[in-house]
Amino acid sequence: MSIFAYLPALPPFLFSALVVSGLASKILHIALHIRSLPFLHFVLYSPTLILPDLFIITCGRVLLQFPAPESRWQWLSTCVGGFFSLVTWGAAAIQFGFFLQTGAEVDWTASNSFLSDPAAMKILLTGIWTVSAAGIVLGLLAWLLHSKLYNWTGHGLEAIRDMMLGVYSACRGGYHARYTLITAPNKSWINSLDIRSARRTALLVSAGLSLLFIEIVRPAVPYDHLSTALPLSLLDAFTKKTITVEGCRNPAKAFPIWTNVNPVPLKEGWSRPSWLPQDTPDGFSRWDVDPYKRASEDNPSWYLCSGGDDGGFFNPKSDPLKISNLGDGIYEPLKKAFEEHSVAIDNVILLTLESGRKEMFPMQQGTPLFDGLLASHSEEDRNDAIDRLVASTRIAQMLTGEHVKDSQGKLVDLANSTWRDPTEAGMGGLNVQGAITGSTLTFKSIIGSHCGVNPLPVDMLEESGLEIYQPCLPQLFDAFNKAKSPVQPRQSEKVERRDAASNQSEAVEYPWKSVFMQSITDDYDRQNVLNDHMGFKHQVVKSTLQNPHSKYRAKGEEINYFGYAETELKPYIRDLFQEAAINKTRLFLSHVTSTTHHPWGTPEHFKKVSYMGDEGTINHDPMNNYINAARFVDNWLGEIMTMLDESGLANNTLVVIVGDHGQAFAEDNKDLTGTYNNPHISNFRVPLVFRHPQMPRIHISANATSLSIIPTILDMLIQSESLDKQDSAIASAVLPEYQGQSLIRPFRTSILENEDAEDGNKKLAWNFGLINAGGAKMSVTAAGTPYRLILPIKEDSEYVFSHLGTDPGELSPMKSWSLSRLADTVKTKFGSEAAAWLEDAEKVGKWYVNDQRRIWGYREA
Ligand SMILES: *[C@@H]1O[C@H](CO)[C@@H](O)[C@H](O)[C@H]1NC(C)=O
Ligand SMILES: *[C@@H]1O[C@H](CO)[C@@H](O)[C@H](O)[C@H]1NC(C)=O
Ligand SMILES: *[C@@H]1O[C@H](CO)[C@@H](O)[C@H](O)[C@H]1NC(C)=O
Ligand SMILES: *[C@@H]1O[C@H](CO)[C@@H](O)[C@H](O)[C@H]1NC(C)=O
Ligand SMILES: CC(=O)N[C@H]1CO[C@H](CO)[C@@H](O)[C@@H]1O
Repeated sequence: MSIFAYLPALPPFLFSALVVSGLASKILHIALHIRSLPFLHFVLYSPTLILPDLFIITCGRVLLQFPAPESRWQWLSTCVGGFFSLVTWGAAAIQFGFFLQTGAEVDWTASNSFLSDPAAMKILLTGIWTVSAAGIVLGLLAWLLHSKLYNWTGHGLEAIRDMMLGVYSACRGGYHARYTLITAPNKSWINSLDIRSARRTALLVSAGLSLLFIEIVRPAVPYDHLSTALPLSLLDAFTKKTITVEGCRNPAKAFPIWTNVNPVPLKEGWSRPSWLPQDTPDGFSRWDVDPYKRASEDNPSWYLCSGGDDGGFFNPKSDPLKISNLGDGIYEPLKKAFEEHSVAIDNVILLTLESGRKEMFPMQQGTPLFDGLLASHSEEDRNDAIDRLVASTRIAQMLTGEHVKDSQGKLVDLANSTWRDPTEAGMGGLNVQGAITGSTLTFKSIIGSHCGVNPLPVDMLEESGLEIYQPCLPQLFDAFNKAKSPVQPRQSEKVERRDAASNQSEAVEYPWKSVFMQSITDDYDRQNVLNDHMGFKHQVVKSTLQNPHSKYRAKGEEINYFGYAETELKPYIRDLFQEAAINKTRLFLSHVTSTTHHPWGTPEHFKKVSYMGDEGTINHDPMNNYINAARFVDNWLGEIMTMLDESGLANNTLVVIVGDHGQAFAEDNKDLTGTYNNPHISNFRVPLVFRHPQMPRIHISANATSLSIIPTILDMLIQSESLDKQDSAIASAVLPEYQGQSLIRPFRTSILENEDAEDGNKKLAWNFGLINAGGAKMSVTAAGTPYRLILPIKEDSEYVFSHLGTDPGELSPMKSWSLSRLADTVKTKFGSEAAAWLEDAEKVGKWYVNDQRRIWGYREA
């Protein structure tokens, strides 16, 4: 049989696919939000939600008629209709596949940056099976319904057309309407319609009118978002955003909740800071220009749009959110160690743990996560499960000094690990409990830890096209190099420059070398551009491991869609440590791990352990793979530490460890998994460790973010006298300019602005966390308070409030589309203090979103 025999069935099928996919995606879309909608409003407004669908169905039906072979136009309209149908079908399949994998909704606005990125496409392809399955189910449904849907809509549309033509011709008093059912010429137009069709017409018209009326009066939030329909919502993907730094900058808006912080007026009489090296280092341009002149000159990227007096760029002195603890005392044991000159920091290593959760660094009992893991085991297996689980991250126990107990209450045996920690008891440095990330999008988080800045509240790494508003770590170290001498100097000048009376090692005169290493691609979302902007001149990434001219090439297989296991970097890291040891350089190594990234593949030779049971209804495989990957990375950290010990650098090296973000699994919350668009708290809790074998071990409880990393490193370098005079001057000058607090001093959760004792003068240490992909919603918390607000940045999601004191696993957050309604509920449940906090949090959050864009000089054009 020729395939042409099926042709007549094609348009009905395509039409049916359009209808089924469109409506299914609409139902999913609404279902995802239905719990936060007030019931009565929803009942009232829900009919208007299908107006766009009715429009699309009508257009689709008109386009998709039976093609009569003789009519070219019909072929053309079938092709157009067919195209829209296939696009809708595909998009709905992606939506369902994505939902089945993560529980979240696809945001088509973020998709254009995704689709143009090969590494990102690979991420999408991992879900190809679920997407295909969803597509097949939709297709089958469409096939089952195709003739019915086609005929019904055909009849329906014909009836409506006839009715309209009937009214039209009757109005004109004409007779020539062969469409009207009965005609009685020469009578008034009312009589020209029969009673039934008149009633039907009247009914239809009034239904249409009232729908339109409800549509007009309904609140834009959330119903505009809820009524978006495929394929129209795909148009979002084509709203091309181009960012620009051209044009003027707006002055800061007044801070919404306390008023005694005013912009510091700029004055004439600026002079170039004496500590600033003559050849201005990258990242320091802020200090190189007279801000008064900059604000008034016709400088395209800096001048202010209208008045204002703070220069339009970031100014820590007028930042109403900044809380400094630099005037406070250093923790006593640390102070003593610094005074005894027993701490030397010649090298800094910053390890960023991909998807590193604090609950697993180290894995220990008593967290909401651990309870979730145990729930997968039957009662009799639990003790064995506990013992396997607590032994999974032994290096993390050594690095944090958090020693973990097994099911019998005994400390876990740490012998036989990939590292034997030589640190004396009671030593090891700072371990922070309570740290949260500044963004669940990896590179936005990295901007915070490497540059001490808050990321930009827009989707994806738009920061890569802009000037980072603070110097990043490599740029700081480069500034130290520049400060020494412009011409090739060191060997000769060293002796005379050295302060003979001081206890400093001669290493303070060596030049710094900053190196970035990761075993995966740096092509994803402009990371390579960001690395350049941060000042990394030396990099080892996936392309290095693949390059035939490289010193060492990858030996193993790629373990995920981004690249190789971290262990491929081993020879590079060993060489680097050797070089720092013998070649008189100070090392700054930044390394981002990768095995703990979705889908948590580990190399073939790595023996996997079964950590999860099979109780309950959720699939525990992802979590099991993740814990295995976490153990793989834990072993890897041990290998790095061993190499550091072997090179002899360990006693002079500060190792900073931070998670880029957490990772939410079904064991944390059944509804939503992953980081994308998922605000769950398990995506936010990260480890933060400043490990140094000569620093006393101090456990700090603080809701700090990675913004604290640079201030802490600088403070440590200064206090331990690990910098020479010139460098110390630079470090001391820039340290107070960073927004984060130094963690070698007690963390301040608030300060009292005691001009008068009125309420509202207590300034909280607010923390903001952008939720992957960055521009849709944001988490707002304040250190020392248990409350949490998820603030929508776009108008397409709910306000969410949770009380982490009573609900640490965030199992029952409260949602609403209206802040005042949410505040009422919060007030009833948690009292007026919580409700007042919530109202402040919203105001501060909104102000912050706007101000971050200003500080970054970001505008959408
Ligand atoms: C230590 O590790 C080795 C191999 O890595 C293994 O053969 C041995 O059984 C382990 N010993 C203990 C006490 O776990
Ligand atoms: C060098 O260290 C010793 C003790 O370790 C101390 O007494 C002395 O004051 C230090 N010298 C300087 C210049 O800091
Ligand atoms: C040591 O430094 C010199 C000069 O900077 C360089 O040529 C050499 O390659 C370095 N050695 C190692 C082992 O990196
Ligand atoms: C590091 O310091 C410890 C204790 O101060 C000492 O025992 C050890 O030998 C030192 N290691 C190196 C490589 O100097
Ligand atoms: C020390 C500190 O401020 N801890 C707080 C960190 O945040 C949690 C909520 O996530 C609070 O409950 C803690 O009190």
